[in-house]
Amino acid sequence: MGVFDKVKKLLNKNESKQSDADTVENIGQKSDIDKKNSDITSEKQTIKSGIEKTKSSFFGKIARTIAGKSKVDESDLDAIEEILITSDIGVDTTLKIIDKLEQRVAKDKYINVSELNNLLKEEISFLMQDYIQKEINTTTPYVIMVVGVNGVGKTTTIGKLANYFKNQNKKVVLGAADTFRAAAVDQLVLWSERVGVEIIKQDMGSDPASVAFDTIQSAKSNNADIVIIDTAGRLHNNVNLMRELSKIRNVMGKVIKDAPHDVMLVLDASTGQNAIEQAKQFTQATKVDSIALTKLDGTAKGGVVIGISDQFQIPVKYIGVGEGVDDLHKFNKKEFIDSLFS
Ligand SMILES: Nc1nc2c(ncn2[C@@H]2O[C@H](COP(=O)(O)OP(=O)(O)OP(=O)(O)O)[C@@H](O)[C@H]2O)c(=O)[nH]1
Ligand SMILES: [Mg+2]
Repeated sequence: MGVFDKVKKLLNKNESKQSDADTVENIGQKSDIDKKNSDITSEKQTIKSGIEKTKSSFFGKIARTIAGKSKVDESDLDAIEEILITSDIGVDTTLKIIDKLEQRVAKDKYINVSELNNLLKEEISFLMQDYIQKEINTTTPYVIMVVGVNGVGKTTTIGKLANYFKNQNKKVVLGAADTFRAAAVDQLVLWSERVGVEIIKQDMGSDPASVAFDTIQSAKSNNADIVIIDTAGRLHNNVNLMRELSKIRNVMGKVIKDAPHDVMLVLDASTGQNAIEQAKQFTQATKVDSIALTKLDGTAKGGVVIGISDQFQIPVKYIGVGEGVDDLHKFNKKEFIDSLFS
């Protein structure tokens, strides 16, 4: 631990000046500046603790590699490459980062430890998409359809999202279009009661597209702001199930033009490279507008966020860092990288 702390200190020497103004741009939109700053501080802390395992694994390994060295040379790059790959950043994205490091080492012969840190940070930031979320303000309900394979955290994310929007004084309606299991409907009903939002459901086994249709119609006639539709956990290699997703989507478009506005793919970060594979399969089979990455709290595989941001032209909009109602955060790349390198 002593060595780790020393190296960490070295690595962070030039990183402590973080302007609040930069961060303020990207989070929340509350009017009271003081409240905003304290919200940001606590949000940052939660994200930091949410990615603690990833951070300590990533830095622990880098620290061990360069322990006792003042310079990083060509021979260290192989070890760094391996660390990036085992941090679940993914092979393609790792190679891009290593390529940049190699160019720099070839030019300067060797770089010092804090330069390495800065280079890694810059390069990761360059590869990740910058996506700043705007508030949702539409006259018709804004429809989010949540998709993803079994158990990734769709229903839980919907509960947290409903809470998030409700706290912004939005009128939220949930649609229980996962009709495959009775427990799935019950789980969403529980969330709707917990958060205090309306839910539209039918019996187990009914047509999911029909539930989606009812939900959107009800939301429209009651002037709701946000509709969130739950869907069954889908096997990405099952053509019929993918077809059914299209059917649900098409039915929605009949009630509200352009709906669903956001097809949100939920991925479980703890599955590492498997999450990248699921993103590949889903984006090939259906329209995907955004990604929510869950379970970052329990895994050291959070590097997968970097790979996903680099490899898909789809923004990671939310990250889940726990099972509680407040454990969902808007994803912000600067904040994520700062937390990883702080
Ligand atoms: N630690 C942690 N657990 C989570 C998070 N998100 C969801 N979970 C847990 O993951 C499990 C599965 O979550 P669900 O929301 O039921 O997943 P689902 O995708 O709806 O699953 P199916 O309906 O079976 O397809 C539950 O035990 C959740 O509490 C998270 O961000 N962190
Ligand atoms: Mg579910």
